[in-house]
Amino acid sequence: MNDLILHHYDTSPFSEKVRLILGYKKLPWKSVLIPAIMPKPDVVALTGGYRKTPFLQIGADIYCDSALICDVLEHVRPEPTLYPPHLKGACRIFAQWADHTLFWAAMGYNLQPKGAMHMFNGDMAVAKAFGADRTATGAASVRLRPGDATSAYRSYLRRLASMADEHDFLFGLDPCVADFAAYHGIWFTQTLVPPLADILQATPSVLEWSKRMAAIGHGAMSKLASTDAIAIAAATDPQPAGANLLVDSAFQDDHGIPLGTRVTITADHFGIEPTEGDLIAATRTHYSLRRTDERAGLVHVHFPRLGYSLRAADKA
Ligand SMILES: N[C@@H](CCC(=O)N[C@@H](CS)C(=O)NCC(=O)O)C(=O)O
Repeated sequence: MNDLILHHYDTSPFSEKVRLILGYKKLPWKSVLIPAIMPKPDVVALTGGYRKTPFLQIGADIYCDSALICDVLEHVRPEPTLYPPHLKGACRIFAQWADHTLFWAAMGYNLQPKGAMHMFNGDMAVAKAFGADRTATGAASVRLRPGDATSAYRSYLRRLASMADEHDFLFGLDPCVADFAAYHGIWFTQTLVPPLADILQATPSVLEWSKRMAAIGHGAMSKLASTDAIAIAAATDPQPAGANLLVDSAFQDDHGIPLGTRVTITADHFGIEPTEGDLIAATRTHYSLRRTDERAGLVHVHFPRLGYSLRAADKA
């Protein structure tokens, strides 16, 4: 198999989720550091428009969104599992809640003025550029305002504590996808806005659990330049639909859009820049597009079905 190449940046919470999963599964990986704000020409060369962080590249296959990346990594190395059979539904539903509801409460709390001042080291120009970038890509519709975020974050931390009181990880003796999804916003509080981390003192079992999560580590990583990652895509053929690292391939048509149609795929809430290409798969779990880029050549770009909208390009 081609190398696992994670495109990410150090301060990205969803990247921390995936870095820890790579460490947990003991999968060696290549690290491409990407910008936190637009423009991102080397990102868009591979994804065709999607600008969120992280994404995973394997040769000329591009897997967008950490939820889909979890499925790919589970397929690459099934043990230790992210989805224990007795928790299959519960841990996915919990992870979806954590990646959305918990995350946006945590970030509303983390990025209140005191947190933002700390994170940007008082540099107002950088803070403003970050704020404008996130507003343009849809953050305002999802991130809670500071007061509401604080109330919600406190409540959610108490709920997590009642789980972490019972066992080492949220659902039992071992971590599952739910732990990785719940941890990354809390990791941001602890590592990037420590002046706000006092909120965790009220829930000691969450603090203990977070230490166990951090101890998992990131595994064996080596660095790669973004231009080299693009060259790898250009030199590699994408895997045929049905033979890539996604589990299912049966066509599920919920939109009346046949395979082969020129389409766009757009995130529902945040990171709303569309990707355009030819639809080559629409299964119960994911969409795949074929597109050609001047620098990256022919690539297949994959998205989860949940959280993304599919439209015919002439109706987008
Ligand atoms: N649903 C996405 C969310 C990813 C996400 O929101 N990532 C943040 C960074 S942690 C982001 O993309 N911010 C804008 C950017 O990096 O351009 C996933 O699970 O990967």
